[in-house]
Amino acid sequence: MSTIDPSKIFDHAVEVLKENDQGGYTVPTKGLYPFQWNWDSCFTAIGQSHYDEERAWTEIETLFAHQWPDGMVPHIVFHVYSDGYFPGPDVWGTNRPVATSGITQPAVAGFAVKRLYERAADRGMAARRAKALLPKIEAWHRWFYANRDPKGEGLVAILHPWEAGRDNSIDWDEAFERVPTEGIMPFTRRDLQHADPAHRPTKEQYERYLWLVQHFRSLGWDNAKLHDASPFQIVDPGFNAILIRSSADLADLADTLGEAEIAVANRERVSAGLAALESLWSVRHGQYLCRDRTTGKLVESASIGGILPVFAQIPDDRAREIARTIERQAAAAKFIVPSHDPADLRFESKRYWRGPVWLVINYMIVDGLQARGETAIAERITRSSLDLITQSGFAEYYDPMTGEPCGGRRFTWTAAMVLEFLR
Ligand code: 9YW
Repeated sequence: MSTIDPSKIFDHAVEVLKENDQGGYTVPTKGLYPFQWNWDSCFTAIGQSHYDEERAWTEIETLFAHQWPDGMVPHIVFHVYSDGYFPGPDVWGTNRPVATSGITQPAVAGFAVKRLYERAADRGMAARRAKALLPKIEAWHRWFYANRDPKGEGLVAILHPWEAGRDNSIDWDEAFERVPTEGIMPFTRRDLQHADPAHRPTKEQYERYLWLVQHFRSLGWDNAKLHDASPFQIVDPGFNAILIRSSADLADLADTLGEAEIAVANRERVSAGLAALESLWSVRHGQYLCRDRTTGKLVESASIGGILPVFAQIPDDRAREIARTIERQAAAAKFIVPSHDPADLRFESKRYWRGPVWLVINYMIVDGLQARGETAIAERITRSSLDLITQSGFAEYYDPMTGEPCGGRRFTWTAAMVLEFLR
């Protein structure tokens, strides 16, 4: 039985976005996530551009107003104090004028700003605001390669699962064993007050998340030190693909706006990144895999992270193979694209990033597949995404086997993506 009338989806999505709007930034959902999250905001801006262009630019500008002096854009900005979330500002201890976390998130901003610019009705405003954001996004991209690719391999590493935005992906399980849990402060999780524990990361995972935060804090959040000092260094193909795509989009925008140097620097990163990505391809899985930088080994884990590279300009035959892989998964799941291969015994249909469907991920995959002419499977993913909304509302994520809504409700980035899927 449908919970949302299909003809009302657009209005309903706008209502969710407005409800979570705090003025200059939007919270992912009230209660569970009461602050500004980095990649959420970039997807949110794309959604807002459907009904308020001005507001959409502000969303990204607010995020970049809290960029660190070294170029990093933090994963959370704690604008207004709330004790509803753990770990809060006191745990991070980053000493920023407005409290922020000390790690980053997928670099969606370059892609988002190009999209806002392209569709802007107010061309003058778009040119002015895009031009002001360009050097800031460029500084963030530069930061990534300087601090997370110290040997110049062309690919950057994440140092904390939260950086990938896929908190408890099966991809991290093995490497996470190396992160200790001794010496962590006593803590109370707040997420369990808002969501079902069976849909969330485990206690042990939270202990390791916290150990890394305390470790980085003890190093004064000095990004020049963190990479080599981290027992967790993962080269995630999805994370890199988003950065590569944003670099390509930033280069195009820079050309249009007469910023040649920024264009050249970003194009160089794109070619080095695409070439290096090939070393992560798995013939057996028909997708890319993570590399554990500490051991140098590929991680045998077929997650959405290895499908996401279709969002970047990977070779045509790889894109085709990824389309086939998704078709295979569609035979095993009622709704696509599951965040982990259902054929893997470790797949869990309701537990956060270990199986459930996420609409932001679907959106990037659809964008990539459409660009490659893989329209049938792209349309199937779009239909599946909208079916989830009519069946289960604007949830944080969904069980691919049943379509059941999971995690937080009335979720901002889900609503934003719906506006894009309805386009
Ligand atoms: C947390 C806000 C964030 C997303 C992440 C998602 C989750 C926060 O929520 O992380 O405390 O676990 O994994 O991708 O940005 O929606």
